[in-house]
Amino acid sequence: MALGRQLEYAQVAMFTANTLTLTQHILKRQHKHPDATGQLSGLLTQIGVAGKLIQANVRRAGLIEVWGSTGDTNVQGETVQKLDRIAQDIFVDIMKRSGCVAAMASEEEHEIIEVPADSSGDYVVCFDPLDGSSNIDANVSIGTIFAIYRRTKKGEVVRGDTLRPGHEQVVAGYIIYGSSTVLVYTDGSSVDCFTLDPGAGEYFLSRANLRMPDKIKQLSLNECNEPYWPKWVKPYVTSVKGRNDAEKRRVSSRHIGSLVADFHRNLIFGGIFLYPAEPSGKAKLRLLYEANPLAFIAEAAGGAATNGVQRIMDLQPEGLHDRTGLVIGPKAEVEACARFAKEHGN
Ligand code: AHM
Ligand code: MG
Repeated sequence: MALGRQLEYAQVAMFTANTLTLTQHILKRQHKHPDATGQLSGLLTQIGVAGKLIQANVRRAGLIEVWGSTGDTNVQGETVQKLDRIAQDIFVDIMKRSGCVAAMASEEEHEIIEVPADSSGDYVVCFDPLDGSSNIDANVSIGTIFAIYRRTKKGEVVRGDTLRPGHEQVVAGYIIYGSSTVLVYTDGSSVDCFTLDPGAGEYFLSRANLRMPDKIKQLSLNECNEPYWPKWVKPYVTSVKGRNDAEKRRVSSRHIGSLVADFHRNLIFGGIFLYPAEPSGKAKLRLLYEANPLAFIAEAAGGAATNGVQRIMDLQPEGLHDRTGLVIGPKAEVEACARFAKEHGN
């Protein structure tokens, strides 16, 4: 083997040996709370495990029979992809066996998923098992998004356990199955990113304390929806076109069509994502397991998220599958959108 290559491998080995694993990072946080029961740490670690199992299936798409749809439609009336179903089953099974969860709400299930009393725990998880799943068959990045709440009352599980405003989240995060598998999570104090080393089967801290860049490089929205936008969106989009970023390069348009991947790219490079609700109120993205967890991460990274009028995390959900408009990105840019909304209306 060439010496250069040997050195590269040695550097990778040194990196992983000297870097915190996801579990070590979680435990370090737990030690700051002497009265912690360890359930939240256990739950997060188990979400990491679910992510490993889901990514193993995603990585084999095309080799095993997981391309295409199941032939069913979900509660949203959308086509269920085979990988949606696989990701859903893996996530639910792991959560049920974790001993830390009492109930779940998922994009793929009409009603709440209850955990049997003998393995029930103190937390509630709302999740999208595979966001961006219409992109699966084209090998585009997709991901799992999750929001964790502490139960407020013991005893029988009710829908209200999951119908909580986003500001009550204790932890939120996502796992992206992209050029590598990364897990990002926040407990509100910092946003940290872990990359899965496929050889070691372990997540290692790869970006600590992520901050959302103040200036945008990228604008992400589905421009074909222009005929359905509220009045303020077009003048705002026009105001971004021809603008320069912090390095005096032109702001670019970037839209993947997987919310979680669009958000992650914007978090790393600086960008704003918009999927506004139509003037009629019709919206695409779901509050409980798409908008809220990403809003919690955005705010913890110094950004902001609104529906154009109100802070996302202050919205009171009425149903498990409520939809909302979403404007998410750097604080100043989200505030600029709010000014356009005030000036130009809906
Ligand atoms: P999904 O959870 O069923 O994949 O749907 C949500 C996805 C988001 O990831 C993405 O931002 C959006 O739908 C794209 O919608 P559109 O194709 O209308 O632009
Ligand atoms: Mg989704």
